[in-house]
Amino acid sequence: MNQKTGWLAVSLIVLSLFMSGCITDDTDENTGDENWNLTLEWDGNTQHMSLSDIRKMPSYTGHAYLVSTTGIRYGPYIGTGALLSDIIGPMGELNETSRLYLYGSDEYLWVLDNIQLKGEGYITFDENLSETENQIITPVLMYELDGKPLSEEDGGPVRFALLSENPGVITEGSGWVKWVSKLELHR
Ligand SMILES: Nc1nc2c(c(=O)[nH]1)N[C@H]1C(S)=C(S)[C@@H](COP(=O)(O)O)O[C@H]1N2
Ligand SMILES: [Mo]
Repeated sequence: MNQKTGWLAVSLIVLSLFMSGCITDDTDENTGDENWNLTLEWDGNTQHMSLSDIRKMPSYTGHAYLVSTTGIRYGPYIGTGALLSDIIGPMGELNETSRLYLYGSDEYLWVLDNIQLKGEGYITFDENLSETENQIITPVLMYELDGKPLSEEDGGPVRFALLSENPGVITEGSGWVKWVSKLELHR
């Protein structure tokens, strides 16, 4: 092999490594999202869902606006996600004692009761942080914020969110579980 064909061979090997994905561009922001999956556990069953499974489900878009326990507001934004009711559909009938445990990848845990699983019984505030009544709140697993994939910093790829039908409706931030990793039904 002369020097010229040698270099050609090396170039072809490098090119094929790129094309086969062995060398990846480290500006690819979606690597973490491809590795993410959600574990569902109920009655001894375990199921996993990928981000693309969740994106294929019917989506809901609403107003995303929350307040932390320290009074810091996050929003107003427009959020999109899959309905929690669709995601837990395979778990079957729920009753008064049913509880859903939502875990973040940091082991943060938030528990929803049977009423909240139906999308009711959430505390809502107006922009002056006075409680408001009769707001339509839809619990979702949110993957998009203001039309962009939810960033890791904001709790992405998937965050539990309480989206409002109306603008200016604020919900309690403590329930907005970031980096959702597992949903467990306790009967
Ligand atoms: N996974 C996870 N989610 C979480 C928390 C957490 O510590 N871990 N903190 C909660 C609390 S108490 C609040 S007030 C909000 C804060 O949201 P922010 O970090 O986007 O400001 O996230 C909630 N979701
Ligand atoms: Mo909080």
